[in-house]
Amino acid sequence: MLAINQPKIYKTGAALVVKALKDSSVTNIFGYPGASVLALYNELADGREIVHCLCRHEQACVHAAEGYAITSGKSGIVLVTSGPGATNTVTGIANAYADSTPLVIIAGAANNSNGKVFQSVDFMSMVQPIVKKVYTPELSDNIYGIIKEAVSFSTEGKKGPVLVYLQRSVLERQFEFQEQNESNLSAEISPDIDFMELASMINTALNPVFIIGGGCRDAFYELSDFLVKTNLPAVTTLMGVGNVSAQVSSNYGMIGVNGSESANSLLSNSDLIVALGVAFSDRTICKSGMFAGGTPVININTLPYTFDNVNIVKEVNCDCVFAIKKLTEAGVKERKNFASDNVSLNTFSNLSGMETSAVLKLINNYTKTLNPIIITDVGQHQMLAAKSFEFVTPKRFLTSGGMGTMGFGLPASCGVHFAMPDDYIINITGDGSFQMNIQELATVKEYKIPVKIFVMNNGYLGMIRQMQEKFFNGKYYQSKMCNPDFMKIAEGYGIKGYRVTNISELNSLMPELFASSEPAVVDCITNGYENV
Ligand SMILES: Cc1ncc(C[n+]2csc(CCOP(=O)(O)OP(=O)(O)O)c2C)c(N)n1
Ligand SMILES: [Mg+2]
Repeated sequence: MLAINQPKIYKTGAALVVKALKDSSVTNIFGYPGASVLALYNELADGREIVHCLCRHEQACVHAAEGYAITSGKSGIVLVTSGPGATNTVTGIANAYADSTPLVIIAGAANNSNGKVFQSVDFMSMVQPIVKKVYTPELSDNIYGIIKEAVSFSTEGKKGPVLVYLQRSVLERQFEFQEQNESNLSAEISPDIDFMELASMINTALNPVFIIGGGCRDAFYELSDFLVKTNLPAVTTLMGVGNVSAQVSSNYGMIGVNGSESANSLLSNSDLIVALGVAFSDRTICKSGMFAGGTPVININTLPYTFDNVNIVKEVNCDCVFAIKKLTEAGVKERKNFASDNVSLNTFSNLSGMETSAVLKLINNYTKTLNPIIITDVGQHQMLAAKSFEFVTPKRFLTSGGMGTMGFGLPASCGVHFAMPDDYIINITGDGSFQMNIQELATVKEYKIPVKIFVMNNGYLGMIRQMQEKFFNGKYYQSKMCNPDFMKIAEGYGIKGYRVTNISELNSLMPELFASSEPAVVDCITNGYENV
């Protein structure tokens, strides 16, 4: 029988990129156009099946994609142009890499040429150390397969950002369409781990403690159930906040430099630590004598790591959900005598005035039945927020952990809205951090994002002022700020602005704020000398 010759199908690179994105179930892109990627924009405009959110700065595109990725569980897609468009994303990419957030950064590149080309810069070398992988489609004839692989690779194993570095000529070139060219990433193999031995170590320890890290983002229910059943005490890192329910009575809250006394001391007195998805950053371990004391650690993480000053006695490389399931099956026993003195996660004393902690406590008390998603910025307000809010469902607390990137909060809040359009979204920011990506108020307005932005306006780069107080004899050099009128700024963007100078004003404002689906900026004039 004669083989029937199928006619070859040719499409432009731009058409194939968009088709591959659609075939990878991509529904949202966060981007900012430029000449190098206009062919792609043209293609997106024709289909309109993928929603493009135009942020007002490329760094913000990345943070928005991070917010989207964390809450949707999908990869966040970023589209930017060559030169400054690409370089503006670097901080965002570093942030996503540090916090293992899956992203695909599609960045335009000037065409290779011997002469000086407008907007040519070696972006690939700049970001090589902060991405999981760089794809260069001009070296391949299978652009469709590359894009599909990039999307799935970003979410596999240890998640993180990947770069697709797209020369302008690639978008215009005709390619033969090869749908069959799927990525051939290896299937996940069930790791060979002796969970019976681990369970026995936990059962025979006198004071075992679990540390919950950012790697437990997808393990909320399994982890909460496990802790309720076993009554084993747990503490969280900053990135672990919100990865276990506040209703679990053995959840002692956050450890580390800015953690709570009870959580830190629980850890210091433990004789076995089970670390689940923990990065062991210096901020987590430096205040904790237990690591220097050599407390044995069972380290459960997707990839093996070596950490100085951490006595890892068992390295277990697997997914956290898998580990919890297996530990349960292996018979980790219930503890009778822990957590009888359940700690409330938000106990602050002296909360009558406009301390940031008082403001956050009020916001938590008022909104907890609404089950909002809280997105913070970086500074004192971030640490206080981590200790103030009570989360009872997964992925309700987003913050910048590994990098501590001021300016993360507002754009990340925008991205969250595209993933969770029906949820309440609250951005807790500082007067310093807010000004790092304040232009995103335009994105909020344009896409009618109902985020409530609470600015903890303490007149200082508070975390820096606190360090100067503690370590530099209170010489507050360059940490005091002259701020703009945030109400007027909000109004300039067409967003309702409020100012509160005492707690009862804030209390009276809450019903009005949350009855409305409009965005709002609430300028909270807070005590400038509170410490974390
Ligand atoms: C982009 C960036 N620049 C500088 C820093 C260093 N830094 C950490 S916290 C902080 C102050 C944050 O001030 P603000 O947003 O007002 O929060 P506050 O501490 O007052 O609550 C600074 C400057 C940082 N983390 N990120
Ligand atoms: Mg401040």
